[in-house]
Amino acid sequence: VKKKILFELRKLSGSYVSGEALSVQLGVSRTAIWKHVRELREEGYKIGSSSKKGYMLSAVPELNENEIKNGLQTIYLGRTIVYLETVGSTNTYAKKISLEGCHEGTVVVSENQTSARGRLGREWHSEGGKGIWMSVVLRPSIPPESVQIITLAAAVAVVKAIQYVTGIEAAIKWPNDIILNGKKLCGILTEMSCEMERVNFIVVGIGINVNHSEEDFPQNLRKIATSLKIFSQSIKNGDSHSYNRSAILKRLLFELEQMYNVINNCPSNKIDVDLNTNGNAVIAENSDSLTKEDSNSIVNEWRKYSLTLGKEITVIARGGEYNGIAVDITSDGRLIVLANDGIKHEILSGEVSIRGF
Ligand code: BT5
Repeated sequence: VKKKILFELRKLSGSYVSGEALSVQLGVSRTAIWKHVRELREEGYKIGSSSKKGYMLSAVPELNENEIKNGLQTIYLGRTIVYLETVGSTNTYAKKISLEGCHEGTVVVSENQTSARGRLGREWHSEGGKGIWMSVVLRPSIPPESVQIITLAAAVAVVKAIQYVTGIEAAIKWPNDIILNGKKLCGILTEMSCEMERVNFIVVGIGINVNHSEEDFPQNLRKIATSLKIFSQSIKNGDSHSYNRSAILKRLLFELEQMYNVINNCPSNKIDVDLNTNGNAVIAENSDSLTKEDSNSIVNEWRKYSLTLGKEITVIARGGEYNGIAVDITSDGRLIVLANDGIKHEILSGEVSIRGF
């Protein structure tokens, strides 16, 4: 009922809807309407009331389950949202519910993370209420060695969503950093549970710095991290601009779903959504494994936004460091590096620093 009340208030946002009309339309008492309105207010919805005219919605919270779902253009990504005020790590939470059999496309979002993680156990700073801290559960029918393509797709989805909603053009540093003005705007942590030849599930964790001011970052990150707000301030002579996190998140899910359909061999006209029988949202009629053509189309998108290709880089590998040029990327997401000694390497993971950064 609460969702229906919100739906009705939203339809007439800016004008009053009478409590009587709502109670008739939704088949509940006026007291029930009043209780739900009170709850909505507690969740941050600004709802005016007048004994004669009824209720009027005048403002909505920036990020919550309703706001993400309102106008969401996806078929299965984000159709189940777990919204938490505080969590240790959205990735850890998503892995737990994946093991318990949650639906494909489930998204965990939190305002605050108390122990967010980067790769290799590094810390991820997640300032409360300022960023998008989220994890998406996927169950792709691809072999474990192809999973990197999903990280690349997620990076492209982030860049495209930011561009669509804010007009800001960020770039991707291989494999998982989104960079703006030479600083890190977003990081992606993909984790997987698999058997020898089969992926059980993947959790794609995405952290985007949105409405941070400089002071919201700890001292050690100020030189290397940025946010959309800091960037907008820098180009608008100090005027600060905050961005709507739900809008960015929604678009990100849309962009990611488009690419994931390609990866998972589910062109949208073949999608058969079956959420109840086996926990997988998408069952392709024709679920051949990932073809080279499919992954090439993702990699081609990735190339458009790459900051790494063509640059002189230093690769920090287990056996030591070497310098070279990032010449290309393979269809499964490995970076091809032509080292200064003439040897060509294909690297799947690891640290790369770009000369001049
Ligand atoms: C990453 O790791 O960049 C992956 C970050 C993924 C975070 C998301 S948030 C939602 C989900 N839940 C989680 O627990 N994690 C995911 P890596 O490439 O290892 O980079 C980590 C490094 O980035 C740190 O060592 C810092 O130097 C830097 N860093 C930490 N917090 C940052 C921030 N907010 N913005 C920019 N850089 C940051």
